[in-house]
Order: sequence, then C-alpha cells, then structure tokens
Amino acid sequence: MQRRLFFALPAQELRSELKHCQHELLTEGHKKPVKADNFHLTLHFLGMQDDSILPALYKAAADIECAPFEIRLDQYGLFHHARCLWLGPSHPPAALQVLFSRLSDKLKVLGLDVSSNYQPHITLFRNAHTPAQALAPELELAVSEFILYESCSTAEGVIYMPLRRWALGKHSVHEKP
Ligand code: 3AM
Repeated sequence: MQRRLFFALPAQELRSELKHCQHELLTEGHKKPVKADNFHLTLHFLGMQDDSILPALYKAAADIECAPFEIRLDQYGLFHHARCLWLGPSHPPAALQVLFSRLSDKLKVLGLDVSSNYQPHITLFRNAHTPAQALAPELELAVSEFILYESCSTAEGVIYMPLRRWALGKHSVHEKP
C-alpha cells in the first residue's frame, strides 16, 4: 500500500495561540484556515511511499540523536507558489537545522529525495494570495519529539495521522497511538 508521508514537529501545544492568530488574520480576508488538529512544522516531506519502506524509516529516525530545544515563532510569511500563509521563526535555532540535517542524511541513504532548501514554518492558511498585515506574535514551541505522519484524504478533508513518534534526548520509541 502507498502512503503519503512526512516527518514533522507537532505544534498542538500552541493550538490555542495559533487559532488566535488565524482568528486575527481572518479579518484580513484570508479564507481557508488550516484545521487546528493539523498544526505542525514539517521537517521532510517524503511524498507517496510504499509501506515496505516503513521499517527503514523507523530505524533511521530512531538512530537520530538530538537534544530537546525551543523554536521562537515570530514572523509571518507567504509561499506564493504553494499559496500558504505561515508563522515561522525569523531566526531558526541551530538545533532545528541539526535535526533537519541528520534526518536528511538518513533519508538520502535510503535513496529518498530530500529538500535542502529548508524554510521552517507552520501553515495557518491555504489558498492565501496576500501577506499578513498583522504583527506576528512571539510564540515559543518546545520541541521534545518528532513524528512520522501519514497524510490521509478523507471526506472531511485531509487529516494527518501520526504513525510513530520519537522523543528527543532519548532513544525511546513510542508505538503508534
Ligand atoms: O503545508 P505545510 O508546509 O504546512 O510541508 C508540506 C505540508 O505541510 C509538505 O508536507 C506537509 C503535509 O502535507 N508538502 C506537501 N506537499 C508537498 C510537496 N509537493 C510538501 N512538501 C514538498 N513538496
């Protein structure tokens, strides 16, 4: 079976703050807010992959060593091409780049295409055409784990299912929730 996969950092701990940002931006005419259940900060998008790759992905992720860290989210941005309006860090912490690069190295060994051009962001709106006018908040995202998600299309829209999560600073692996 083929699955659409991506590695990301969960952002549910900032759920109410991010919803507040969306509420403020709605007044600027942005119309398609991302569902709060889907808030995340992508590390690597893998696209459609066969199930058979999952054990290798689990092994690769479990081998990654990285201490927990924080990300200060303090700027809004717009990807014109993808039409997504996002909140992200103006100064991404070195630890985020380290986690991104270590995962990237492991994925390359598995023969996967990974992006080297990394702009960390949490998407707040889809189908966005104009930048945010409002001043961005300053939010701290505490990063203590990363997750392999499956992106599933449903009648209610896309949902992101965590397949497996890995705690930072430990080698513990938690099974599928
Ligand atoms: O929309 P965001 O960026 O918040 O990062 C993309 C998305 O989260 C990425 O995977 C996440 C879940 O869909 N993504 C989706 N399609 C992509 C593509 N074609 C993609 N990244 C690169 N290329």
